[in-house]
Amino acid sequence: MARSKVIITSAITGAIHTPTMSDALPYTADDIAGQAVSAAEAGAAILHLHARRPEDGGVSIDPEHFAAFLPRVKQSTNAVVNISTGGSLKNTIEERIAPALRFSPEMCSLNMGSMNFSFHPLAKRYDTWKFDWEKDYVENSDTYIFRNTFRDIETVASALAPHDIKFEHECYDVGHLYNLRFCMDIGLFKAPVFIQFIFGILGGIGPEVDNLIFMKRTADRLFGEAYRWSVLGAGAAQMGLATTASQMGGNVRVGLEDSLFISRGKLAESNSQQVAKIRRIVEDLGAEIASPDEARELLGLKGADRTGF
Ligand code: KMH
Ligand code: ZN
Repeated sequence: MARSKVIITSAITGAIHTPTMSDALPYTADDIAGQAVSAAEAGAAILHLHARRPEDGGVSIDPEHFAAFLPRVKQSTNAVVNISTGGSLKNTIEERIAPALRFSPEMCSLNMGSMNFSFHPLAKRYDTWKFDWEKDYVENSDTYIFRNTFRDIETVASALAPHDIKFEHECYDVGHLYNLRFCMDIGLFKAPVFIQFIFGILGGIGPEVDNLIFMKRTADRLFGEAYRWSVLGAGAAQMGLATTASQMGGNVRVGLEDSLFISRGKLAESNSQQVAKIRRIVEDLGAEIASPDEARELLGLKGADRTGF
């Protein structure tokens, strides 16, 4: 069977890292749009987008902050836009889906289980911080329960159903695959579902290749042909796990949301640098990357002409 092309997702800024941690982390609308467009030019078919407050880089789910960059991204690239519904430490599920409801993108994220989700160990690395909010935000992430109950998942699925949005089902552990199977069985999602296997978040499964094989085998058993998959390794695991996934027939996600580094101990200069690196690896190892339209075909997306921005 012909090997499927590899879809590269670039996750541009996220809700974990803060401006102190890297000058490359984008948070103004100009910088988010610019880095998103460059990542697409480097080979990303999907752009996974969060918003930030332009004045201090704080995590934002205000639709106005998305409105400041989404049209620019659309005008300058054919890449698929994927809007996060992850939110930040304190948002309700209704707040978290407001941007997706307003902009009706081709894709949005959907987190498949409640969990501890912590990055507090990062706080020890910094003595001074660029902005007031950062230290507390990072340190207090050890008090955080990332809430994604079955009711929350159903709320997202039914609120967004009229928009024909394909979800990036974020699965941080093997139980989340079973949650997704249950949700498919009760009719919330139609095949093929797109699963992002996530490794290395504190609170989720660790970033070992054994775990990737276990997740993949479990997904094969639960979903058969009814799924497509991608891998996100957090921090130092990013490039290694992406490389392994691409060799196993999977798709990959890179980006400053998930890792600030380009190699051991060296900060990445941009999202596009990470995309260019994984593209080079994928192609050197004999696979091809998918264009945005090929990604649309592979995932069954509605098309950029049916978005609300
Ligand atoms: N930051 C990633 C580990 C979301 O946006 O909904 C998970 C994520 C969640 O991308
Ligand atoms: Zn995200």
